[in-house]
Amino acid sequence: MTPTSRVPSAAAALLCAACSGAPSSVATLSGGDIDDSGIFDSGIFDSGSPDTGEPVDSGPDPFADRVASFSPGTGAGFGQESYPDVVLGWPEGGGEVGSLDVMSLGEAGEIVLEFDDMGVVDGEGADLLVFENPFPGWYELATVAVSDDGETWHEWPCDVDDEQGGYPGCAGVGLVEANSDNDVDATDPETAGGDAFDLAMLADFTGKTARYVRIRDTGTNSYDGTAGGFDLDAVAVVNGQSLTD
Ligand SMILES: [Ca+2]
Ligand SMILES: [Ca+2]
Ligand SMILES: [Ca+2]
Ligand SMILES: [Ca+2]
Repeated sequence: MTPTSRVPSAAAALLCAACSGAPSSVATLSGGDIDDSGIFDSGIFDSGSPDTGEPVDSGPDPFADRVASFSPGTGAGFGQESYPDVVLGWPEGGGEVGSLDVMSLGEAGEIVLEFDDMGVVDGEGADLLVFENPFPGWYELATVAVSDDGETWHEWPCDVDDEQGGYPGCAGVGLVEANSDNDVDATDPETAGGDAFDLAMLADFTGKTARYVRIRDTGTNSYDGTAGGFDLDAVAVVNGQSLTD
């Protein structure tokens, strides 16, 4: 299926505005943060939201930076108007309510996310978190794989038949607590929620750094309407290594 029309993100539009129509006064600003009376924040066009005082670009982040590919399945559609930002950056978990900051993959739909600045490595315990929008009694599952080159994939086995066991190895099970407005650490498997994956389980990935994460709807979910299948919110690096050093 062809994805529906996509609009540029607000951030992209603002950056474009900065390129072509910025007031000349921009060149005289220094030190970044001006305050809310001005347009600029840390040298980048303000989003219009209240100034938090935080730099807009804080360097490497533990979330996905790009979509390398997306192949929607039947029943996809929801969230595509906000693509790709909807699956990048922070999760927007709502606990038992679930998040709407997601994109539905549709039946057997598949997406590959890429890390530009921080990859996943095997550290203690879980190394990667994947965030869907489950709520109690309603789970839509996906299999997760990683790659260091975007070509050779290493997939965690996902048991879609083991409801009693909580669908071991699958994404789409754990309620998501972390969001960009609360103080929950989205990279802490103990608190963030979502589903945790340990590179140590992938025997032939020893010593490698995952730059890509592939998430594939299992084809065993519900596909009515346009919000079918696994709904991806975000992924987060738990144990990471800089890709820019
Ligand atoms: Ca990142
Ligand atoms: Ca590990
Ligand atoms: Ca869902
Ligand atoms: Ca999201």
